[in-house]
Amino acid sequence: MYQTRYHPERMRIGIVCYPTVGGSGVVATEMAHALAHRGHEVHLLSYDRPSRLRRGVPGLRFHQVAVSAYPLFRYPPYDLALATRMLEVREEANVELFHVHYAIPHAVSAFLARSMCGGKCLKFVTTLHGTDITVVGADRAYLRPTRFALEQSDAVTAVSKFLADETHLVFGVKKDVEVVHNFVDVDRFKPNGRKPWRERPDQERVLVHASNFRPVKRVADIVRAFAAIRKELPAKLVLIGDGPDREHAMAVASDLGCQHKVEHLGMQENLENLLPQADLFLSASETESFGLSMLEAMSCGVPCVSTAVGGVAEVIGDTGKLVPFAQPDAMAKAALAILADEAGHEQLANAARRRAVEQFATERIVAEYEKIYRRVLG
Ligand code: GMT
Repeated sequence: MYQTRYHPERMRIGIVCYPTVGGSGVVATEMAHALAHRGHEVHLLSYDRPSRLRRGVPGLRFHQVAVSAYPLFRYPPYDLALATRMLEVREEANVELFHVHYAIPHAVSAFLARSMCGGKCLKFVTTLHGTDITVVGADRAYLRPTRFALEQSDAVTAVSKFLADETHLVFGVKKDVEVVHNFVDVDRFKPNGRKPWRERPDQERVLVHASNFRPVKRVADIVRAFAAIRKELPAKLVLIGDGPDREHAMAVASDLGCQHKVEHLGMQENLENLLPQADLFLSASETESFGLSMLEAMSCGVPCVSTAVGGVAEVIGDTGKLVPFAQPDAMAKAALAILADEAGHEQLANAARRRAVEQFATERIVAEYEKIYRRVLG
């Protein structure tokens, strides 16, 4: 549990995010914890309590955004309710700066809140996470207001260089998009001294995948790769999370005759207890601007095999393997090469942990955001 420190330049910061299990909500919530721990006053705004939000953290308050559904509204106006809540929190707590995670519609709500209070009383920083740019943002219905709100942000950051480049490409924004990578709590996500497989009676390799099982994650490709791996080595696949593609993935496992070796754990809160038990993390995403669960796996000393998409290379570097998208056989081959070589696997596991600690530790990344806040607040 965090101990709050005294911060000589204490800021009052509002953080806005989606409460769902997606990475942007996790990053925003962990930032709120870390900023409060560093001595800032933090106000977290979301339409539900984010799953990772801890209770009783000194300096951190949660504000729910209530969205009323009148019969007239087919789509309740969340963006308006959020702008109003931001303004209220600004007035009640004198919040100086809002940091909105995921541009749509959070950046637009921030702009509205700022306009409602006279255009100067509130600064906002927008962090882009992924589909807010690569998929949803490019939809014509959202493109223009999102581009406008990015231009109006006091600073814009993206979680990878890939995403920053995409933002310029898709939106044609002239504004500087600063790259601030995601981070991981390396004291919480750490190796557990798991036995190497040659010392395990069944020698079974454990493969893991964690996601929200949306189509973009291509979980069925993970199952296909796993079925090919199992033909060569004793192995089991642990699937963590839930979402629209779960049933399809399990049906593919049945078709391929490996369902008895696929364990679906559903949503889990304590990933830090599960990830270290794995030998390899698999990701088959079609696009992934960062890949937060891969970073959490790396921090636990678990190497990753992933499709070579988006910003994944920036995260795993040379501590894992990248394979072409939609080629489960190539994924199986890369995984087998790692899993068949105990010494090589250990080297990768150590390198993954080292990379997470040296480049993506919470303190280092949160300090980068603090610098941006100070600059914006002048
Ligand atoms: O963009 C999304 O799909 C949702 C978003 C989220 O809220 O989870 O995920 C993105 O943000 C994460 C945190 O920065 C990244 O780790 C994910 O790579 C990214 N997802 C995609 O790019 C598909």
